Amino acid sequence: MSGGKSDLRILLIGKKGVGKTTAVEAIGGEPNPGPTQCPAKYRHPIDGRTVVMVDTPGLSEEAEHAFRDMIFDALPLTNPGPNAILMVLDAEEKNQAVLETVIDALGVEAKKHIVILLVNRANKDEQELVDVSNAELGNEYEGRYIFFNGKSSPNPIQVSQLLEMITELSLQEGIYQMETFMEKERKRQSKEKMTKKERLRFHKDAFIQACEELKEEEPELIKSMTDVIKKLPKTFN
Ligand SMILES: Nc1nc2c(ncn2[C@@H]2O[C@H](COP(=O)(O)OP(=O)(O)OP(=O)(O)O)[C@@H](O)[C@H]2O)c(=O)[nH]1
Ligand SMILES: [Mg+2]
Repeated sequence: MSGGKSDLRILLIGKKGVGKTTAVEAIGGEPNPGPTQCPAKYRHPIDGRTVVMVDTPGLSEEAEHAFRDMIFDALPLTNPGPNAILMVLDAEEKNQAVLETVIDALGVEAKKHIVILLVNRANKDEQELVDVSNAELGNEYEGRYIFFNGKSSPNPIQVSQLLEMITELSLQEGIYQMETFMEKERKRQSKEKMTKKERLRFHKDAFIQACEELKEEEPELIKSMTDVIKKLPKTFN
């Protein structure tokens, strides 16, 4: 708490280059320019409260596991969980697919914690944009969306509106309980590690067997492979 208002923790998610980092900058201050490589936490005093924003690298829809891995790293930065998941979307695009990817990963309960920032780069007519590409968002997310242009002169009204929206949502729904996602991911990651170990063991057995079979026929080949193996510890050091 600071100045009587509750602190807010916001997790920003969106496609590559959509404007997440620019939004962080427009809301609170000066993060680094350029593509975001790993999750980053920013803390700003705004309107008498501390606002923590966790910026994330761009989501690519084809790499679902990479997205889960990234969220696994980002969520703890919002500990004990975000007050809102701020989906940063291009106001001129259809965004259903990206929203589905995120809800698939974070679980259906994440949906009620989503607030949408529609990046309106060209300052187009907002009603037209709602009609064209984002009509369904109003119903599905109970009006929790806001048009935003982080490159226009700072718009404190939009920022206040956004923070009020998040405060109200948080009063109604609490925070996103991240432990279910984290636990599921821990299990998936350890299962994946096991699979890698098993594969390695399988290849090791197959390799030894091939060496046995070919040592008469291909002595040079076996010798060169043995040399490679001998050098391995050096490679790992
Ligand atoms: N006009 C305008 N340009 C924007 C806005 N948001 C981002 N841009 C531009 O879009 C480009 C990408 O913006 P970023 O904020 O870095 O996008 P990002 O989503 O953080 O990108 P990644 O970290 O790579 O995922 C930059 O050239 C920005 O100047 C906006 O609200 N209005
Ligand atoms: Mg970024």
